[in-house]
Amino acid sequence: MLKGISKAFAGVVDRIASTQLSADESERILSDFYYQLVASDVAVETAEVVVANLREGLQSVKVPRFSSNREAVKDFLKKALEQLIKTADVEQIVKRAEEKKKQGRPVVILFVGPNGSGKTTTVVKIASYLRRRGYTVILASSDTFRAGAIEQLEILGSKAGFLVVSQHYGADPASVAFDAVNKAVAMRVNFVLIDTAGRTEVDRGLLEEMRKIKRVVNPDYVIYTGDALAGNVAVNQARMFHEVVGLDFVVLAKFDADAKGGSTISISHATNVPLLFLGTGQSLEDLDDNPRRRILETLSLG
Ligand SMILES: Nc1nc2c(ncn2[C@@H]2O[C@H](COP(=O)(O)OP(=O)(O)O)[C@@H](O)[C@H]2O)c(=O)[nH]1
Ligand SMILES: [Mg+2]
Repeated sequence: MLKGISKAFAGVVDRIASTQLSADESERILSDFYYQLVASDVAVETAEVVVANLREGLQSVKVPRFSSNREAVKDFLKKALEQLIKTADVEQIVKRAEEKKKQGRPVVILFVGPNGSGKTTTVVKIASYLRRRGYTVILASSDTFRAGAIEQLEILGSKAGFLVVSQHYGADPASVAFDAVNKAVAMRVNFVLIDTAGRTEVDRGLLEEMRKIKRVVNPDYVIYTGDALAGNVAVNQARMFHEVVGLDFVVLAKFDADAKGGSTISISHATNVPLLFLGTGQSLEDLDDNPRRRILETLSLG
């Protein structure tokens, strides 16, 4: 997990702690560190901020030899990441549910993201999370496009005990979502989670469809599910989705399978959209609501 960036972080700490730090030498170490981060798919602007923070930290320490300052270097890195990784507090969503409950309305969440990123799995994971928090949830199968998508959500969702609202393939996704919201109002359900078909940057038709769902159901939140393994591609796609539909939160799935790790520290910084959850495995409980802590712990900086 995050082996690429873990190695880069551990390596720079070791080198600084075991070297006579002339100005030249520390620049060389910082430059190597920068390239290691970029090679692990850290977005360029994010890698620049991490390195600039470390450089500034090093300048504030007078001792030329750093062996006793291992912890100080780790601390500079930790502070840099704490600043970079923007997260959102789930309590904000819970609070919204309480407000809407008084109006007899559900909180509507629209899930978007590229194909195969983990959307459908994440929808059911978040539904289970919200149920554990004491809320009722129904799911809308608005991926009426990809073969097998309706059955996938129906099987996964109903196995977990959720009502799944669906129509037939080729049906209007906005109409499925609208149906689900009406059912939720009638049944006084707290949340409607809308699963959609994967979108890619070139697929204007699907992007338009996503905008239509948004117009029709007016969601409280739009959540982007990205695939951590996709690295910079996931970050760039998130930017594109943010421009086209507007995102409130990012969930990064497959954290557990990501060997490089770059997207986990870049995505919220590069898109300016906060991370809400990390998907940490294939089972329904594998969802972490404290992404920053999880990332720092995995990098042994926590
Ligand atoms: N290891 C791991 N696999 C995941 C995670 N989230 C989803 N997956 C897997 O990724 C694949 C695609 O997921 P799916 O939900 O169908 O993606 P969608 O096309 O965006 O709806 C499936 O095999 C999931 O089991 C995760 O957090 N960790
Ligand atoms: Mg899906």
